[in-house]
Amino acid sequence: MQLRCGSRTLDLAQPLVMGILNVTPDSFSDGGKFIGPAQALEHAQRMIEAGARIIDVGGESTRPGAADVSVAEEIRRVVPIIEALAAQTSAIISIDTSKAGVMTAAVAAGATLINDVRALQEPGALEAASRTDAAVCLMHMQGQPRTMQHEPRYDDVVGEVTAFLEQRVQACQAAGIAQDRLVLDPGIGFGKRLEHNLALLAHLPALGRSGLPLLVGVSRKSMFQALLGRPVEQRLAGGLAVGTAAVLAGAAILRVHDVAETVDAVKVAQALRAAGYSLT
Ligand code: 7PJ
Repeated sequence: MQLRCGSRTLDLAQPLVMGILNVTPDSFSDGGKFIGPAQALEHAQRMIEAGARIIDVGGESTRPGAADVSVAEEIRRVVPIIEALAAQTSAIISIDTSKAGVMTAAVAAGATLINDVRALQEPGALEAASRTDAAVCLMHMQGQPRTMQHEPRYDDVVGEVTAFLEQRVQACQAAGIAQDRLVLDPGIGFGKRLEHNLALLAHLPALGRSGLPLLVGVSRKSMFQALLGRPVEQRLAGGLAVGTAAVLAGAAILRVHDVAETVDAVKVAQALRAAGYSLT
């Protein structure tokens, strides 16, 4: 499986690790630690040295209750970082945004993957993405970040998430975004209770039947509070367990904070896959 990211082609035969680079003052799990451009770049370099092939640059926190950020402020936060990363590294640069203006500015600065938790549903986003040649990650979310964890409800979470993503794939196709530019993501923790997250993770192969690569992000998420009673700084083992299971279920990209540990887990899972690992 391959993913076209601008002029680059990512080979997804081996699962890849995407390192999270928050350039927000309010990200829930690293609390703005990487907000200064110098520290952000240093952290990105460390993740790349640890084996991250993609760096996901985010200037707007999507944690529950986070404040809104203007387009200008988001661009001010992410563009200098993207330009520096594009000049200094060969990693694929991903822009984590839902705003059309930020997508356009980020791709002009060197991003070749648009990671949108709103799946290009914001005004102008579909058109902005289609005017670029960047890849696009389409994620499912129920509700909006501020309120999404209040009362998430589904009759059939796997069916509903699959149908939503299929509809967004069709919208992309209609807008001229080719299939080889698309990645799908069930959106773990985005308007989902623990049972919904577990059902989606248990049924990843159903989502994978679209034939498109899957991205999974569980790093430090509150599902590990619900499952293990662990605070944010004690969720690594849980994240590695889910990451391993996700790779065995066919996930192509894991979005994580802890790159070195995840790279090891992915290597183990991939070795099992290559040795014929099967659930049946
Ligand atoms: C995700 C994301 C995810 C994708 C965030 C956090 C919240 N993008 N952005 N998938 N999560 N594609 O990192 O906990 O799961 S922000």
